[in-house]
Amino acid sequence: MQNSQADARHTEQIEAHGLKALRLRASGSEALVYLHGGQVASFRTAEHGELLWVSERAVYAPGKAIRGGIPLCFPWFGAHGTEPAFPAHGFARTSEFRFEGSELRGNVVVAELSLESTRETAPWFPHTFAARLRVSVGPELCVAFEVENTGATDFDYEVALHTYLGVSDVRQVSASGLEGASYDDKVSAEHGSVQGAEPLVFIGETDRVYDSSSRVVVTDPGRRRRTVVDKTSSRSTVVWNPWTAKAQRMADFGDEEWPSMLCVEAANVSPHGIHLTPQSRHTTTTIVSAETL
Ligand code: TA6
Repeated sequence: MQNSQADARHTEQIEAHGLKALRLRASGSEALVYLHGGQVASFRTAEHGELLWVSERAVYAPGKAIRGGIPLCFPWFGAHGTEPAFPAHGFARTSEFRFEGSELRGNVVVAELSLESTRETAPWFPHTFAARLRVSVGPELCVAFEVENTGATDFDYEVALHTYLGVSDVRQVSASGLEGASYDDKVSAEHGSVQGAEPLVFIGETDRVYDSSSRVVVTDPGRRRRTVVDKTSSRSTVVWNPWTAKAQRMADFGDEEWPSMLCVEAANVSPHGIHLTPQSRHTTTTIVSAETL
């Protein structure tokens, strides 16, 4: 994308919570994207209002991921495989992305941000890469995270678009699309469980990595809507709600906030990590939309 900017009606460079951000508007929708972590923090549509969730206790500061929106987990998911001291979920979500420009494509504004390997990332991830984040705002929100191997040797990475959805009450919603899929349960530490034929409902802490390429539909009677999390080139779906005890253990997560959120994450995590040979690239995309119940 040439370093042009759609006009101010569609793209505004602003500051929010002391951080540089983009306000993107098109088709009656509006999104807020921080350059910090390339993090989408809000997506509102004219018909359904805010579809994402951000904690009231979120911290907006260098070195800290914003609790909510769509944090980018890259180049690994969760704890690092061998280095426990490395930052959980990788370093992209606490890195400063560069705004490359935006343009209007029909009734959608598309903004592009970039992140490249540096001397600072090498100790964590000794590979050369160029990442591009394309955020498209219109009737739907589309977040596409492309990674290119710009080095001379192969590398593997994991990625998760860690989407925090806003819900009326997680105890009153159901998630369909994962029926019959196998999953690893990070709460029980069981591997290879299989989701039943019924939609997923939530009765306690839930932290599951599903082997699934399917869209997930969260039915929320309390908000009279279905929130749809679609995805492309993503073979893992992570579903998470911390429930009471874990929420209390997180300083940037209000003790009473857990009922109002549900993470449905388009991912490629073990055993579906991505292998890139030199000059190859891969894009993981999530598309968030809503429909009236
Ligand atoms: O995606 C679910 C998860 O891996 C949970 O295990 C929980 O740790 C969550 O991510 C949030 O991680 P964070 O490092 O942002 O607190």
